[in-house]
Order: sequence, then C-alpha cells, then structure tokens
Amino acid sequence: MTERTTPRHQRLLVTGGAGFIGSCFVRDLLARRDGSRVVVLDKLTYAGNRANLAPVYADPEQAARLEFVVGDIADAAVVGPLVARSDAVVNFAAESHVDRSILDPEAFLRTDVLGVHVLLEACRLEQERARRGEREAAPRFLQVSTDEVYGSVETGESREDDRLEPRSPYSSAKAAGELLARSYFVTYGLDVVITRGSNTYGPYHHPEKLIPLFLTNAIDDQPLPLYGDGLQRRDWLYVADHAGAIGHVLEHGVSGEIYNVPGGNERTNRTVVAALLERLGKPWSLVRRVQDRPGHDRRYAMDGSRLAALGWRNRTTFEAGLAETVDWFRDNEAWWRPIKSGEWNDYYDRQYRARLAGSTADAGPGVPAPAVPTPRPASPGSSGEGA
Ligand code: NAD
Ligand code: TDX
Repeated sequence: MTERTTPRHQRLLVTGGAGFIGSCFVRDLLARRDGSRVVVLDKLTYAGNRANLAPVYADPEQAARLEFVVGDIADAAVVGPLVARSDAVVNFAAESHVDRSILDPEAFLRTDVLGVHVLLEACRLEQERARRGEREAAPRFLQVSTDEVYGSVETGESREDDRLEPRSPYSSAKAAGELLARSYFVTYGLDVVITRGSNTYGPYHHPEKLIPLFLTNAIDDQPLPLYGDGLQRRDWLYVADHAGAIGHVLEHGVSGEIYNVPGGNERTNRTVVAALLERLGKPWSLVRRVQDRPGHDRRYAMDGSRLAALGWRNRTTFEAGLAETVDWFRDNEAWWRPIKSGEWNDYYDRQYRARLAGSTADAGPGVPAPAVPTPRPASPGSSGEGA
C-alpha cells in the first residue's frame, strides 16, 4: 500500500454533484482554476438541484470545465462510458435523510448499495483495461460515507477500525455501500478510499435537515419540531471543510484506507437550535417538543487522528460557520422557497403533521428534559414521548 498522488489535471466523475456536499466539492474544485475537468452525474432526485452549481455556470472559464449528466448511478449503461473517461470517481450520490429512510427504505438500498456496486463494477472494468494497456491507470474510487455507520456512541470517539453498528435503514445502507467498496480493494485490488464524515451544515443544505429546517421555519415564524428531549449530540462539520477533506483524501489518501472526518464541534441539538435562533433574532417559543425519531442515535463522535496525520485541518469554527449559514439562508430565500413546495408538502405532512398536532411547548434551551417522560393520564390523540 503506497501513497498515491493524483494527477494535477484531473478528469473527475463526481456523482451526486448537484446535492449539498457534492456541489460544494465541485464549486470549490473548479474555483481553483487548476485545469481539472469535472463530469457531474446526478439523478436530480428531490434533493438534487442544478441551482447549487449556479456560481460555476456564472463563470465561463469554470463552466467550460463542467459537464452535467442527468442519470442514475445504478444504471450501468450510463455509468460505464463516464467512468471510462475519468481518472477518479468521487461518489456523493445517495439518499441521505434518516427520516425518509424510516418512511421508505427501498430507495436507500437501490442507490446507497446497488448504485455503489454499479460504480465499482465500472471501475473494475477500467482496471482491466488499464492492465491490458488500454488506458494509463485504473480510476481511483472514493466512497463518501458517514459517521452514522458506527451507530450511537454513548462515550468516547469512534476509530476507523471499530465495529460498525448502524441502526437506521439509511446508515445500514451506507455501511453496506462502503463495505462493498472495501471488498473491491481487498478482492480486486481496486484503488479505493473511504471517508466517514460527521454532521455537515452550511449553505445549500436541503431544508429537510435539522439546521436548514429550523432556520427556514423560524424565518416564517413556523414551529420548530424538536425530537424527543433534544439532548442528542452531533459533531458539526462545515460543508467546505467536509468537501476539502474529501479532496485531500482523494489526493493523498492511502489506497484501501478509511478516514474519519470529524468536525470537532460536538453540541446537543438544543445548543445548536439556541445558537441559530439567537443569530436570527427569533424566540425559543417557536420550539415544539415532538415525538422522537424511532431508533434515534443519541450521539456520534469520531477520532480524527488518521486524517490529521495525512495533513488535513478543518478551517471553520462552529461559530463562524453557523453565522455564515444563518446569513446565507436569510439572504437566499429564492433558493429554498421553491424547494419547500410540491413534493415537500407531502413529505412534511407525513413526517410532521401528527407530531406537531401532539406537540408540547418547551420551557427553554437550557432546561434539560427528564430522562423518563412524566406519566400522565392517556387521552385521545396524546403523543407520548416529549410530553
Ligand atoms: P444530498 O441528499 O444533499 O445530495 C445527494 C445527491 O445525490 C442529490 O443531488 C441527488 O439528486 C443525488 N442522487 C441521489 N440518488 C442518486 C442516484 N441514484 N444516482 C445519481 N444521483 C443520485 O446529500 P448530501 O448531504 O450532500 O450528502 C452527500 C453524501 O455525503 C452522501 O453520500 C451522504 O451519505 C454523505 N454524508 C452526508 C453528511 C451530511 O451531514 N449531509 C454527513 C456525512 C456523510
Ligand atoms: O425535525 C427535526 N428535528 C430534530 O430534532 C430534524 C430533521 C432533526 N432533528 C434532530 C435529529 C438529529 O438528532 O436533529 C439531529 C440532526 O438531524 P438530521 O439533520 O436529520 O441529521 P442526522 O440524522 O444526524 O444525519 C445527518 O448526519 C449524518 C445527515 O442527514 C446524514 O446524511 C449524515 O450521514
């Protein structure tokens, strides 16, 4: 296993490049103006949005180095020719929202498992071509995975060799996808690297996720549905740092290795919500305590020493990143309002209508909820946890 440096002028296939993190990766890469060329392959699901690449299209030099293909990573006929002309494949494409995986798991298996398999098979074919001298080198494959594959971590920090104990359909599918990727390194000698990023936030974040949902709801003075006691802990990573770390691993990562990408900003959900409301100048009274997410992971935390040893450092503090994010959402209603329409309303109804109907007020950000809900007489329509 030797360290590999990718060529300076890369031809990259970026799958899921119209999503939140993938588009940041593409924007930042093309803005470096180092001659790299990018093909984005994206199915444009509800989460994909060409507008996420608007800064690229606004710059003719960058736009000339971007090609956009609408298609499915699980479609071998689309994937094969694109991988054939790529030096590396960076796979961001996924169904990415835990709550949707609880409502409808199937799409997660199709994209996050079978889609990864199709990409790996295409890379294997190119490896064969390289061995026959029909191309210079086999493509490198980077699988973007998640801290959620470790499951809920009550204490300490997960290391890359720890057991995987995913607990939601989303995290189980992501674990399967990355295990498959690793198996292609072990079995076929494919050049594979894997990153496990923590909870990412920033501009262009789809409004289904905690921070953008609460920001956009609060801007409209709508209720903020806090699951359970709100004392779950996440480690927040600014999107440009996540995208930068992935680029660093793509360039310097050791083949076959897995790299945790922590944010170094562990916070309870309550603390995060209090901070964003303060920046926005909106009251805590918007917060409603609602029925918890089934199987809700209490905490994620990862050790980042392997990535640090590779020379990567995050650049953005949580305070600076959150301020940037709040201001961006306040200034970019034209981006998020269309997303919160159409299919969004059906999803919001399924996910939140009953929860909000059975919700209760919350006393304040600093008030820890009782670990066990206070028993009370059952009444029709009562929602249980969170009361
Ligand atoms: P996202 O949901 O914003 O974007 C996913 C993108 O993939 C969308 O553009 C969508 O259209 C596209 N896509 C979905 N299915 C596809 C398919 N079958 N073929 C082609 N394109 C498809 O997700 P994100 O938050 O940007 O996450 C990107 C990756 O990073 C995912 O693999 C996710 O598991 C991982 N990750 C996310 C976070 C986070 O906090 N957001 C943290 C760690 C890891
Ligand atoms: O309405 C909500 N209310 C609430 O209390 C939502 C949407 C979330 N939450 C809580 C659940 C979590 O404890 O906030 C926390 C963050 O939730 P999400 O934004 O849904 O993120 P999470 O489930 O932690 O997963 C995210 O990080 C890891 C990404 O969505 C994944 O793609 C990534 O792999």
